[in-house]
Amino acid sequence: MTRIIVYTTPYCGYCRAAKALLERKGLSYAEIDVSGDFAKREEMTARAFGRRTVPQVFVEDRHIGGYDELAQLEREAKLDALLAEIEAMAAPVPRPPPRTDNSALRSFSSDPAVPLSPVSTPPKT
Ligand SMILES: N[C@@H](CCC(=O)N[C@@H](CS)C(=O)NCC(=O)O)C(=O)O
Repeated sequence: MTRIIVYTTPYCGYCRAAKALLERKGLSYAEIDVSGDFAKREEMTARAFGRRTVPQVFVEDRHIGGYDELAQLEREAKLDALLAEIEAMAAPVPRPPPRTDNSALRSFSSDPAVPLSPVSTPPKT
């Protein structure tokens, strides 16, 4: 599931509009209220390339922008494709299934029938 984060303040019409748009699309998001929280607002501004207004919307680590940018993506029917693209990039690399036997371990175990060859030392010069 793609992680959407919306930095907001209360009583912010653009924040309400951004959240309503996401909710209409059935997208869940985490909300970070930056009102009265200097550190959080600075975090938002740093992540948003200097933008100080709220809302600031992020999908994973990708900065989407404020409400205007979010709404424009949706108007141009580009939001779903962008979400899918970001989700695909964030998806973990598939791993092979775990082994159910220990044959790999056995093949590396020392066989007492095979004597160890002595370690050769370089000739003294
Ligand atoms: N074009 C921006 C407008 C955002 C905006 O003006 N937000 C107001 C609050 S609703 C704001 O951040 N004002 C300055 C502030 O609160 O520091 C957007 O679409 O997100």
